[in-house]
Amino acid sequence: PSGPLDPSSIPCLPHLPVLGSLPWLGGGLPPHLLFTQLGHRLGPLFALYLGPHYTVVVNSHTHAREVLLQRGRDFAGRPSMVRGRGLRGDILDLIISHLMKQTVCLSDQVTTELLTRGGKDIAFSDYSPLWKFHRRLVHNSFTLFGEGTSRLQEVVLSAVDSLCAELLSNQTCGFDPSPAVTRAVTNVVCRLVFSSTYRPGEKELQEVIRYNNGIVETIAQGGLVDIFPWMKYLPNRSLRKLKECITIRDHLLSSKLQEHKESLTDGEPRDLLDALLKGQTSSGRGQKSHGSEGAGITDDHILMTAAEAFGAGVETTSTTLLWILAYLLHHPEVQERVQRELDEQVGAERPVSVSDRGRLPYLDCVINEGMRIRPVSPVLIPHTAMTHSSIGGYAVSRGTRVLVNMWSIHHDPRLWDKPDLFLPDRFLDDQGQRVTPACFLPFGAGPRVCVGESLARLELFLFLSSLLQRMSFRLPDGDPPPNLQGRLGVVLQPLPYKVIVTPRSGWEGGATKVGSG
Ligand code: HEM
Ligand code: PLO
Repeated sequence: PSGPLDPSSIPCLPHLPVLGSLPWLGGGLPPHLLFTQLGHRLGPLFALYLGPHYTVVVNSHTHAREVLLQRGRDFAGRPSMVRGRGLRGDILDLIISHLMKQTVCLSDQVTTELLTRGGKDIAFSDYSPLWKFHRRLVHNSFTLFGEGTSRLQEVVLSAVDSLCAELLSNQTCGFDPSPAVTRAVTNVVCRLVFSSTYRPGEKELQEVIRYNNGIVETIAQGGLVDIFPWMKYLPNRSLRKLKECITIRDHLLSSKLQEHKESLTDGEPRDLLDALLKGQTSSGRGQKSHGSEGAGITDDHILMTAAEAFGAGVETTSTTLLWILAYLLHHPEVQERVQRELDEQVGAERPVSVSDRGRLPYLDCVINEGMRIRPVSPVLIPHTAMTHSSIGGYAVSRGTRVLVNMWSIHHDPRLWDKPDLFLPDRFLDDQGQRVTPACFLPFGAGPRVCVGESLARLELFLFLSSLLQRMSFRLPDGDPPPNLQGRLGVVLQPLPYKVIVTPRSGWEGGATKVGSG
């Protein structure tokens, strides 16, 4: 069988059949904290059994760089949705569903299996030539939007304008900024994926947000990294809801795809759907021709990619923005310093643009520090070894699951001074120049690095700079500052909190500068 070559070589937690190391995992910590704690006891590299799966946990940044970069290809696999289900797991499922009559079992990866039509997406699909081609296609179309940054910038800025107007229309009382931020970020992704723009409150936009929330809630129950196998047994109700949401999503996206097919022209792609449709028939512009590789991209792949761009683009970006806002409420002096930098470098006479990025180093540090201290994806997405390989000199056999604990790396006191404090200055050197330490990897790295990184960075920059140029955020009187512990759903989220916004001088009228029309 495909067991590890020498499981005892990497310090490993004890384990039982079926339950794996579960009895040794103790009380209820989320995976990133649990693994950090176990790392203190077992060393930075250790193994455990998550149910039947031998899993290596990487808590140190040198090992993480081995897994993601140096031997990135060896570890670019994802847990397979169909393979890798052991007999033992099946028997366990049977017993449990028998005992719990009213429940339907959802075994490993079944939620993602449903979500992606069996891996026709990018994030959860195992490594294969078709996956590589597919990923490159998506990556190219993102850089295409990015290159003529003006279009991307225009898309983001118009969403920013409506967000600012919406926030500023609510100046009298404290409110939760999350729904407005989510709407704005969703709007950006809708335009990039299928060129639709929505006004706040429009039915289709609400529908997108509603089904996405439904999916997020059910997936979060199953967890991307199940350490507690019983969580896989979702009640019928949740499974039904998940399926319902996926049906709504697929219906909406199929009709967008149909419209795009009918109106596709030879010109520049209008959006991601166009780019994927074009990629289906050619092997991509400017690529070495691989003949009919594109033919492997089915309509299902296109739909799943579009769906994933939503999921990934909305959850991660809006959550990161909400984390940074939460930290700004804790640190008004940081907010003021960003605003001072904006006043000096941009002023209040014009909107911020991408070309200002180089002039706003402190803002960049605030964004980085937010992603360091609260990485939205604290253990990335599980990787698997595609061949026999090694980590830290230990043999690791094919099929081994590898979890890179970015949380512990981002909080390692040997790498960061006072890692639990929010100190944006740590991203500046003595000369006030930006530095990016090698152990800062909020987007992962290597063959599985986030495909949306440049889009995400552009959005974070334009959203935060525009918000802080135009308004200040503070706590409602008497409210405690936001809880910074967070809650791990499908991403690591802050708990809801309220803000009061006040327009900064010149922006009392909302999104557009007073007097500038
Ligand atoms: C994968 C972070 C925004 C699309 C990932 C991974 C991380 C990450 C940590 C997993 C890397 C790994 O498994 O090693 C983030 C953060 C974001 C962000 C922090 C925003 C602040 C986006 C956006 C998109 C996107 C805007 C697309 C519109 C993806 C996709 C993958 C991915 C498709 C899967 C890549 C693969 O498995 O090959 N992201 N992401 N992400 N991200 Fe992002
Ligand atoms: C979010 C809910 C969507 O309906 C589906 C979806 C697709 C891609 C997932 C995303 C969800 C959650 C965040 C993920 C993203 C791929 C990369 C991203 C996991 C489940 C990260 C950074 O972890």
